Amino acid sequence: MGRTNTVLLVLVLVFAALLTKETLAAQHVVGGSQGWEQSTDLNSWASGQKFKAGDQLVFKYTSGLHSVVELPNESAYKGCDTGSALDSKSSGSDVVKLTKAGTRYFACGTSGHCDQGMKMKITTVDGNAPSSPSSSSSDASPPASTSAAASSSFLHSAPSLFVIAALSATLLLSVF
Ligand SMILES: *[C@@H]1O[C@H](CO)[C@@H](O)[C@H](O)[C@H]1NC(C)=O
Ligand SMILES: [Cu+2]
Repeated sequence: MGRTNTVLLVLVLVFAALLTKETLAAQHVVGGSQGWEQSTDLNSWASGQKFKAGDQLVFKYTSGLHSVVELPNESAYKGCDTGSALDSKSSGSDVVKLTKAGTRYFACGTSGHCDQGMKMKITTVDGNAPSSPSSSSSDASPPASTSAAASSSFLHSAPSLFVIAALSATLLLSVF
């Protein structure tokens, strides 16, 4: 019994760690519900997002109709020089990790689509940079030493803490 409890405790902790990590790194579905499509106003979507190092982009589209190519620089982006692509994906559900701060350029590789505006520039900020105060909530009062970024991370992780608590309770109840 004692050993089972220990194993369960470890499992719960591992779950907690995974969930927290996953929640801290946000996934941005490109274009929102419209997805990676010609009709989506991609840059206005992007300007409404906060991309932090560690976050992921998910490109959702009809495979075969579009693709995702990453362009090396501003001039390739401006000129839709898809021949200079650094990387190309075409599964229809492509994940790109924003590993570090900086600007990255994406376009559709289908002939003509980039010229029609199916392209997007993404600027990622460092994960520890203070985020703009977008929430006015006063329900969380972080310790004085934590930054705004930390408090927003805390807010993001709150739902996962709930999941962890529920999971732990379920596991513990199943033991007794
Ligand atoms: C942009 O990338 C292209 C293709 O790799 C390269 O030929 C060009 O020199 C680059 N331009 C700048 C301004 O770095
Ligand atoms: Cu396309």
